[in-house]
Amino acid sequence: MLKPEIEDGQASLADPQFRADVLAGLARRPRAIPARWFYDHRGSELFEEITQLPEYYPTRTETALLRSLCGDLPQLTGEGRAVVEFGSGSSVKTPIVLECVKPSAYVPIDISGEFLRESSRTLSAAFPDLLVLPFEADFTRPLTLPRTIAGAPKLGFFPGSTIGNLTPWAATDLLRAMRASLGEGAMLLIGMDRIKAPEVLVPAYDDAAGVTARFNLNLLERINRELDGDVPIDAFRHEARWNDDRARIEMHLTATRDAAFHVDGRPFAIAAGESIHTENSHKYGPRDARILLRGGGWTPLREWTDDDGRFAVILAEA
Ligand code: AVJ
Repeated sequence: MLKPEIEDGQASLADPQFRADVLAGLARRPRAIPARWFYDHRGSELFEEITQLPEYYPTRTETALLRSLCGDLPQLTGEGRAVVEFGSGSSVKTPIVLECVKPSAYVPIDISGEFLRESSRTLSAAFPDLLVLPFEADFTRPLTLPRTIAGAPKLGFFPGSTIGNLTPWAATDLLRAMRASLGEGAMLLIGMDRIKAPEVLVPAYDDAAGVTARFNLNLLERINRELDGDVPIDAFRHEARWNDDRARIEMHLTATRDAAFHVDGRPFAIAAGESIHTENSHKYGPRDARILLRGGGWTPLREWTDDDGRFAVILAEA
């Protein structure tokens, strides 16, 4: 999801969708900006740092789970599937799955061509015999996969609990779009973070070292840099809240004092205590996860969790 960096800070060079989302998001009440805009170059670096934090259990828990379930996978999926990853692939998780599934082809799908080509090169070097077909597309809509893999049954791979960024309404749509894209006989291997004590959840999104705070506040720096903004960053603080009713962590940028600023020439004001909602991270109990999958047209086949039940990886069939 890495975006090309804007070197000279000219607002005219910014992604028009970024500008539109920020301007609309600041005008709306409650204020909200989609989480996808976190991932400029700096944001991607900070997210990488988050995955290493002692409080941020999801990445290391899911990686260990994938290692332990991999032996069971081939007999469940059969041989010769084409693995289709939604998102451009992680240097750690993807090789684990490719090694045990031994796919006929690997298709990483991402909206950012730059990041996609980079991770595809790395993977091709590690798996010289594997057919790697990077596919630049918005995977939230149904898409037509490369003809080369038309004959092979697909295994979708959607790790990282990325599905949690979406409201259940949008997550259901996405799962249906994936089912349509992957076609007859497809399977899906998906990671979902579980509901757990707020005492564990909140620190995972508000770490002692302040990395997640920097990740959240970087959005304001990006707005200033790319959208000709003068947002006073010191007037905002990072906040992670557990919304129990909606079973999600919410990240906010909360104003610590009244502030007025401009973005792309337009004036905005925020009062002390008000916030800009920047991310949702939905959590799913065992039944919730299965219902979400069924709502999206998938039948859960098998489920793996760590001993503490923190994170789940589920295999489902279309
Ligand atoms: C990449 C969406 C899975 O929600 O846990 C981590 C993003 N935000 N810390 C998550 C994130 C703050 C992450 N996902």
